[in-house]
Amino acid sequence: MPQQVTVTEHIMLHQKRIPGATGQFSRLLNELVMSAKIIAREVTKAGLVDVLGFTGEINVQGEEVKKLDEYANRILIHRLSRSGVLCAMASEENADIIEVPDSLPRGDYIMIFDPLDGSSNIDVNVNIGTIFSIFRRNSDPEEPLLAGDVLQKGAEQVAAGYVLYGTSTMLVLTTGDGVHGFTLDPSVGEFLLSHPNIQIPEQGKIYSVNEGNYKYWSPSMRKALNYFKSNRNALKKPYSLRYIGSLVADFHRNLLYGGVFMYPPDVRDPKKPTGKLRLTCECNPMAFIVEQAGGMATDGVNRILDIEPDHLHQRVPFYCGSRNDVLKIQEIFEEEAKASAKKA
Ligand code: P6P
Repeated sequence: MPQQVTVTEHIMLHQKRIPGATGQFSRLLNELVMSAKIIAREVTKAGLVDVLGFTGEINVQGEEVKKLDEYANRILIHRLSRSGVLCAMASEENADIIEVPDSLPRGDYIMIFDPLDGSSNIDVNVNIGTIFSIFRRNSDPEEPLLAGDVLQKGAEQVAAGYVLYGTSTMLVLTTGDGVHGFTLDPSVGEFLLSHPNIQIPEQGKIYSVNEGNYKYWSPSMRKALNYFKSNRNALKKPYSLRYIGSLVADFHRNLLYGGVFMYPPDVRDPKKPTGKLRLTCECNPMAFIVEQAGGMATDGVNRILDIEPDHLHQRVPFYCGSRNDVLKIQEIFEEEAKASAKKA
Protein backbone atom coordinates (compact mmCIF):
# COMPACT_ATOMS: atom_id res chain seq x y z
CA MET A 1 0.00 0.00 0.00
CA PRO A 2 1.56 3.38 -0.97
CA GLN A 3 2.72 5.50 1.97
CA GLN A 4 0.22 8.30 2.64
CA VAL A 5 2.16 11.37 3.81
CA THR A 6 0.01 14.22 5.09
CA VAL A 7 1.19 17.80 4.72
CA THR A 8 1.37 17.96 8.50
CA GLU A 9 3.79 15.00 8.60
CA HIS A 10 5.78 16.53 5.74
CA ILE A 11 6.07 19.84 7.60
CA MET A 12 7.08 18.09 10.84
CA LEU A 13 9.73 16.10 8.97
CA HIS A 14 10.92 19.26 7.28
CA GLN A 15 10.86 21.31 10.45
CA LYS A 16 13.86 19.37 11.66
CA ARG A 17 15.73 21.01 8.83
CA ILE A 18 14.72 24.59 9.74
CA PRO A 19 17.32 25.87 12.17
CA GLY A 20 15.71 27.39 15.25
CA ALA A 21 12.22 26.32 14.24
CA THR A 22 10.45 25.86 17.57
CA GLY A 23 7.35 24.33 16.05
CA GLN A 24 6.11 27.85 15.24
CA PHE A 25 6.68 27.18 11.55
CA SER A 26 4.68 23.97 11.65
CA ARG A 27 1.83 25.63 13.57
CA LEU A 28 1.71 28.46 11.03
CA LEU A 29 1.50 26.10 8.07
CA ASN A 30 -1.11 23.99 9.83
CA GLU A 31 -3.28 27.09 10.37
CA LEU A 32 -2.85 27.89 6.70
CA VAL A 33 -3.98 24.37 5.81
CA MET A 34 -7.06 24.77 8.02
CA SER A 35 -7.87 28.07 6.30
CA ALA A 36 -7.48 26.42 2.90
CA LYS A 37 -9.95 23.67 3.84
CA ILE A 38 -12.53 26.26 4.94
CA ILE A 39 -12.06 28.34 1.79
CA ALA A 40 -12.19 25.23 -0.41
CA ARG A 41 -15.52 24.30 1.18
CA GLU A 42 -17.03 27.68 0.29
CA VAL A 43 -15.46 27.90 -3.16
CA THR A 44 -16.90 24.54 -4.17
CA LYS A 45 -20.38 25.75 -3.10
CA ALA A 46 -20.09 29.11 -4.88
CA GLY A 47 -22.11 27.98 -7.87
CA LEU A 48 -24.88 26.51 -5.73
CA VAL A 49 -25.98 29.57 -3.81
CA ASP A 50 -29.14 29.92 -5.92
CA VAL A 51 -29.88 26.20 -5.54
CA LEU A 52 -28.94 25.65 -1.91
CA GLY A 53 -29.89 29.12 -0.81
CA PHE A 54 -27.23 29.12 1.86
CA THR A 55 -23.54 29.78 1.96
CA GLY A 56 -22.50 29.06 5.52
CA GLU A 57 -20.80 32.14 6.95
CA ILE A 58 -21.61 34.24 3.90
CA ASN A 59 -25.18 35.58 3.78
CA VAL A 60 -27.66 34.18 1.26
CA GLN A 61 -27.34 37.06 -1.21
CA GLY A 62 -25.70 35.80 -4.41
CA GLU A 63 -23.41 38.83 -4.70
CA GLU A 64 -21.99 37.97 -1.24
CA VAL A 65 -20.80 34.59 -2.56
CA LYS A 66 -19.09 36.36 -5.43
CA LYS A 67 -17.21 38.28 -2.76
CA LEU A 68 -15.47 35.06 -1.87
CA ASP A 69 -12.16 36.86 -1.93
CA GLU A 70 -13.38 39.03 0.96
CA TYR A 71 -14.55 35.89 2.75
CA ALA A 72 -11.22 34.16 2.13
CA ASN A 73 -9.43 37.26 3.39
CA ARG A 74 -11.46 37.29 6.61
CA ILE A 75 -10.83 33.59 7.21
CA LEU A 76 -7.08 33.90 6.68
CA ILE A 77 -6.71 37.01 8.86
CA HIS A 78 -8.85 35.48 11.65
CA ARG A 79 -7.10 32.11 11.77
CA LEU A 80 -3.54 33.27 11.14
CA SER A 81 -3.89 36.01 13.78
CA ARG A 82 -4.63 33.23 16.31
CA SER A 83 -1.78 30.95 15.23
CA GLY A 84 0.48 32.55 17.85
CA VAL A 85 3.18 32.56 15.22
CA LEU A 86 2.79 35.80 13.29
CA CYS A 87 3.61 39.36 14.28
CA ALA A 88 2.13 40.80 11.09
CA MET A 89 0.37 40.02 7.84
CA ALA A 90 -0.22 41.79 4.55
CA SER A 91 -3.05 41.01 2.15
CA GLU A 92 -3.72 41.93 -1.46
CA GLU A 93 -7.17 42.99 -0.19
CA ASN A 94 -5.84 45.38 2.48
CA ALA A 95 -4.07 48.66 1.78
CA ASP A 96 -1.84 48.50 4.87
CA ILE A 97 0.12 46.00 6.95
CA ILE A 98 -2.05 44.10 9.48
CA GLU A 99 -0.27 43.79 12.83
CA VAL A 100 -1.31 40.98 15.18
CA PRO A 101 -2.70 42.79 18.25
CA ASP A 102 -1.01 42.44 21.65
CA SER A 103 -4.24 40.82 22.88
CA LEU A 104 -3.32 37.76 20.82
CA PRO A 105 -0.19 35.58 21.07
CA ARG A 106 2.46 36.81 18.59
CA GLY A 107 5.47 35.16 16.98
CA ASP A 108 8.39 35.93 14.73
CA TYR A 109 6.91 35.25 11.29
CA ILE A 110 5.22 37.49 8.73
CA MET A 111 2.83 36.26 6.06
CA ILE A 112 1.90 38.10 2.86
CA PHE A 113 -0.95 36.65 0.84
CA ASP A 114 -3.41 37.05 -1.98
CA PRO A 115 -6.47 35.43 -0.42
CA LEU A 116 -8.23 34.46 -3.63
CA ASP A 117 -6.34 35.34 -6.77
CA GLY A 118 -8.40 35.25 -9.95
CA SER A 119 -11.65 35.52 -8.00
CA SER A 120 -13.40 37.20 -10.93
CA ASN A 121 -13.32 33.73 -12.53
CA ILE A 122 -15.52 32.17 -9.82
CA ASP A 123 -18.70 32.91 -11.81
CA VAL A 124 -17.47 30.74 -14.70
CA ASN A 125 -16.04 27.93 -12.57
CA VAL A 126 -12.43 28.57 -13.51
CA ASN A 127 -9.67 27.55 -11.09
CA ILE A 128 -8.68 30.21 -8.56
CA GLY A 129 -6.12 30.23 -5.79
CA THR A 130 -4.65 31.49 -2.53
CA ILE A 131 -1.00 32.58 -2.81
CA PHE A 132 1.24 33.05 0.25
CA SER A 133 4.74 34.17 1.15
CA ILE A 134 6.37 33.76 4.58
CA PHE A 135 9.27 35.71 6.10
CA ARG A 136 10.94 35.77 9.49
CA ARG A 137 10.98 39.13 11.27
CA ASN A 138 14.43 40.77 11.24
CA SER A 139 14.01 43.52 13.83
CA ASP A 140 13.99 43.22 17.63
CA PRO A 141 10.62 41.63 18.63
CA GLU A 142 10.61 43.88 21.72
CA GLU A 143 10.58 46.94 19.45
CA PRO A 144 7.80 48.19 17.15
CA LEU A 145 7.53 46.37 13.83
CA LEU A 146 9.38 48.07 10.99
CA ALA A 147 8.12 48.41 7.42
CA GLY A 148 11.39 46.75 6.40
CA ASP A 149 10.31 43.62 8.27
CA VAL A 150 7.48 43.22 5.76
CA LEU A 151 9.13 44.73 2.68
CA GLN A 152 11.92 42.17 2.48
CA LYS A 153 13.23 41.01 -0.91
CA GLY A 154 11.87 37.69 -2.09
CA ALA A 155 15.19 35.90 -1.60
CA GLU A 156 14.56 36.20 2.18
CA GLN A 157 11.37 34.09 2.08
CA VAL A 158 11.43 31.03 4.36
CA ALA A 159 8.42 29.50 2.62
CA ALA A 160 5.95 30.16 -0.17
CA GLY A 161 3.13 28.37 -1.88
CA TYR A 162 -0.37 28.40 -3.24
CA VAL A 163 -3.65 26.58 -2.86
CA LEU A 164 -5.35 25.79 -6.16
CA TYR A 165 -9.13 25.38 -5.95
CA GLY A 166 -10.20 23.37 -8.98
CA THR A 167 -11.18 19.85 -10.02
CA SER A 168 -9.29 18.98 -6.85
CA THR A 169 -7.85 21.25 -4.18
CA MET A 170 -4.07 21.26 -4.19
CA LEU A 171 -1.49 22.84 -1.92
CA VAL A 172 1.88 23.46 -3.57
CA LEU A 173 4.59 24.41 -1.08
CA THR A 174 8.28 25.14 -0.83
CA THR A 175 10.26 25.72 2.36
CA GLY A 176 13.54 26.02 0.47
CA ASP A 177 14.15 22.30 -0.06
CA GLY A 178 12.27 21.66 -3.28
CA VAL A 179 8.61 21.98 -4.29
CA HIS A 180 5.99 19.51 -3.11
CA GLY A 181 2.32 19.16 -4.04
CA PHE A 182 -0.42 17.91 -1.73
CA THR A 183 -3.94 17.02 -2.86
CA LEU A 184 -6.90 17.36 -0.51
CA ASP A 185 -8.69 14.08 0.15
CA PRO A 186 -12.14 15.39 1.11
CA SER A 187 -13.11 12.00 2.55
CA VAL A 188 -10.57 12.40 5.35
CA GLY A 189 -10.06 16.18 5.17
CA GLU A 190 -6.30 15.83 4.77
CA PHE A 191 -3.84 17.16 2.20
CA LEU A 192 -1.85 14.10 1.07
CA LEU A 193 1.54 14.22 -0.69
CA SER A 194 0.70 13.64 -4.37
CA HIS A 195 3.49 15.49 -6.23
CA PRO A 196 6.83 15.11 -4.42
CA ASN A 197 9.84 17.10 -5.68
CA ILE A 198 8.18 18.93 -8.58
CA GLN A 199 10.70 20.01 -11.25
CA ILE A 200 9.71 22.31 -14.14
CA PRO A 201 11.00 21.15 -17.57
CA GLU A 202 14.02 23.24 -18.59
CA GLN A 203 12.50 23.75 -22.04
CA GLY A 204 8.81 24.57 -22.40
CA LYS A 205 6.28 24.16 -25.23
CA ILE A 206 3.67 26.60 -23.89
CA TYR A 207 3.49 30.37 -23.56
CA SER A 208 0.93 32.15 -21.42
CA VAL A 209 0.14 35.83 -22.00
CA ASN A 210 -2.89 38.03 -22.66
CA GLU A 211 -2.32 38.77 -26.35
CA GLY A 212 -5.24 41.19 -26.21
CA ASN A 213 -2.73 43.70 -24.86
CA TYR A 214 -0.43 43.35 -27.91
CA LYS A 215 -0.93 46.89 -29.16
CA TYR A 216 -0.04 48.26 -25.70
CA TRP A 217 3.32 46.45 -25.53
CA SER A 218 6.87 47.58 -26.26
CA PRO A 219 8.58 46.51 -29.52
CA SER A 220 10.81 44.15 -27.51
CA MET A 221 7.81 42.38 -25.95
CA ARG A 222 6.22 42.04 -29.39
CA LYS A 223 9.51 40.53 -30.63
CA ALA A 224 9.51 38.05 -27.73
CA LEU A 225 5.91 37.05 -28.48
CA ASN A 226 6.69 36.53 -32.16
CA TYR A 227 9.63 34.29 -31.17
CA PHE A 228 7.24 31.89 -29.40
CA LYS A 229 4.76 32.01 -32.32
CA SER A 230 7.37 31.36 -35.01
CA ASN A 231 9.34 28.38 -36.35
CA ARG A 232 12.58 30.13 -35.43
CA ASN A 233 12.59 29.00 -31.80
CA ALA A 234 13.96 26.14 -29.71
CA LEU A 235 11.10 23.87 -30.82
CA LYS A 236 11.41 24.81 -34.54
CA LYS A 237 7.62 25.20 -34.48
CA PRO A 238 5.15 27.53 -32.76
CA TYR A 239 4.59 27.04 -29.03
CA SER A 240 1.05 26.40 -27.84
CA LEU A 241 -0.78 29.35 -26.30
CA ARG A 242 -2.50 28.52 -23.03
CA TYR A 243 -3.95 31.41 -21.00
CA ILE A 244 -6.63 30.89 -18.36
CA GLY A 245 -6.43 34.38 -16.87
CA SER A 246 -5.94 33.01 -13.35
CA LEU A 247 -2.30 33.22 -12.28
CA VAL A 248 -2.34 30.18 -10.01
CA ALA A 249 -3.91 28.00 -12.72
CA ASP A 250 -1.60 29.21 -15.50
CA PHE A 251 1.44 28.94 -13.25
CA HIS A 252 0.53 25.45 -12.00
CA ARG A 253 0.06 24.05 -15.52
CA ASN A 254 3.37 25.49 -16.67
CA LEU A 255 5.11 24.20 -13.53
CA LEU A 256 4.07 20.63 -14.36
CA TYR A 257 4.20 20.73 -18.17
CA GLY A 258 6.86 23.38 -18.79
CA GLY A 259 6.28 26.77 -20.32
CA VAL A 260 6.55 30.49 -19.68
CA PHE A 261 4.08 32.94 -18.14
CA MET A 262 4.40 36.61 -19.10
CA TYR A 263 2.74 39.72 -17.73
CA PRO A 264 4.69 42.56 -19.33
CA PRO A 265 4.30 46.30 -18.80
CA ASP A 266 1.67 47.83 -21.07
CA VAL A 267 0.34 51.35 -21.66
CA ARG A 268 -3.28 50.21 -21.45
CA ASP A 269 -3.78 51.43 -17.85
CA PRO A 270 -1.70 54.48 -16.89
CA LYS A 271 -2.16 53.47 -13.24
CA LYS A 272 -0.28 50.23 -13.91
CA PRO A 273 2.76 51.24 -16.02
CA THR A 274 4.91 48.35 -14.75
CA GLY A 275 2.40 45.55 -15.29
CA LYS A 276 -0.54 44.18 -13.32
CA LEU A 277 0.96 41.60 -10.98
CA ARG A 278 2.07 42.52 -7.47
CA LEU A 279 5.63 41.83 -6.34
CA THR A 280 4.98 40.89 -2.71
CA CYS A 281 1.84 38.71 -2.82
CA GLU A 282 2.04 37.22 -6.33
CA CYS A 283 5.46 37.43 -8.01
CA ASN A 284 7.75 36.73 -5.04
CA PRO A 285 6.04 33.53 -3.91
CA MET A 286 5.73 32.23 -7.48
CA ALA A 287 9.36 33.12 -8.14
CA PHE A 288 10.54 31.23 -5.03
CA ILE A 289 8.53 28.18 -6.10
CA VAL A 290 9.68 28.20 -9.72
CA GLU A 291 13.36 28.60 -8.76
CA GLN A 292 13.07 25.75 -6.25
CA ALA A 293 11.61 23.70 -9.13
CA GLY A 294 14.58 24.56 -11.40
CA GLY A 295 12.97 27.44 -13.33
CA MET A 296 13.48 31.21 -13.48
CA ALA A 297 11.52 34.38 -12.75
CA THR A 298 12.59 37.90 -13.75
CA ASP A 299 11.15 41.33 -14.44
CA GLY A 300 12.80 41.11 -17.85
CA VAL A 301 16.15 42.30 -16.50
CA ASN A 302 16.41 41.48 -12.78
CA ARG A 303 15.82 38.29 -10.82
CA ILE A 304 12.44 38.78 -9.11
CA LEU A 305 13.79 37.52 -5.77
CA ASP A 306 16.51 40.21 -5.76
CA ILE A 307 14.10 43.16 -6.11
CA GLU A 308 13.97 45.35 -3.00
CA PRO A 309 10.27 46.27 -2.58
CA ASP A 310 9.51 49.99 -2.56
CA HIS A 311 5.97 49.59 -1.22
CA LEU A 312 3.50 46.87 -0.31
CA HIS A 313 1.43 46.81 -3.51
CA GLN A 314 4.26 47.46 -5.96
CA ARG A 315 3.63 45.97 -9.41
CA VAL A 316 6.41 44.52 -11.56
CA PRO A 317 6.75 43.01 -15.03
CA PHE A 318 6.74 39.22 -14.63
CA TYR A 319 8.32 36.52 -16.83
CA CYS A 320 8.32 33.14 -15.10
CA GLY A 321 8.72 29.48 -16.00
CA SER A 322 11.06 27.12 -17.86
CA ARG A 323 14.65 28.31 -17.62
CA ASN A 324 15.43 28.27 -21.34
CA ASP A 325 12.34 30.29 -22.21
CA VAL A 326 12.86 32.98 -19.56
CA LEU A 327 16.52 33.27 -20.58
CA LYS A 328 15.44 33.70 -24.22
CA ILE A 329 13.09 36.53 -23.30
CA GLN A 330 15.91 38.28 -21.43
CA GLU A 331 18.22 37.80 -24.44
CA ILE A 332 15.66 39.37 -26.79
CA PHE A 333 15.15 42.32 -24.42
CA GLU A 334 18.92 42.85 -24.13
CA GLU A 335 19.35 42.79 -27.93
CA GLU A 336 16.53 45.30 -28.37
CA ALA A 337 17.97 47.58 -25.69
CA LYS A 338 21.40 47.56 -27.39
CA ALA A 339 19.82 48.24 -30.80
CA SER A 340 17.86 51.16 -29.36
CA ALA A 341 20.97 52.52 -27.66
CA LYS A 342 22.81 52.46 -31.00
CA LYS A 343 20.00 54.37 -32.72
CA ALA A 344 19.91 56.97 -29.96
P1 P6P B 1 -5.59 39.93 -17.44
C1 P6P B 1 -6.45 37.78 -11.91
O1 P6P B 1 -7.25 38.96 -11.88
C2 P6P B 1 -5.00 38.21 -12.08
O2 P6P B 1 -4.61 39.01 -11.02
C3 P6P B 1 -4.12 36.99 -12.20
O3 P6P B 1 -4.63 35.90 -11.51
C4 P6P B 1 -4.07 36.75 -13.69
O4 P6P B 1 -2.86 36.14 -14.12
C5 P6P B 1 -4.18 38.17 -14.26
O5 P6P B 1 -4.88 38.94 -13.30
C6 P6P B 1 -4.95 38.20 -15.56
O6 P6P B 1 -4.95 39.54 -16.00
O7 P6P B 1 -5.25 41.39 -17.61
O8 P6P B 1 -4.90 39.08 -18.48
O9 P6P B 1 -7.06 39.62 -17.31
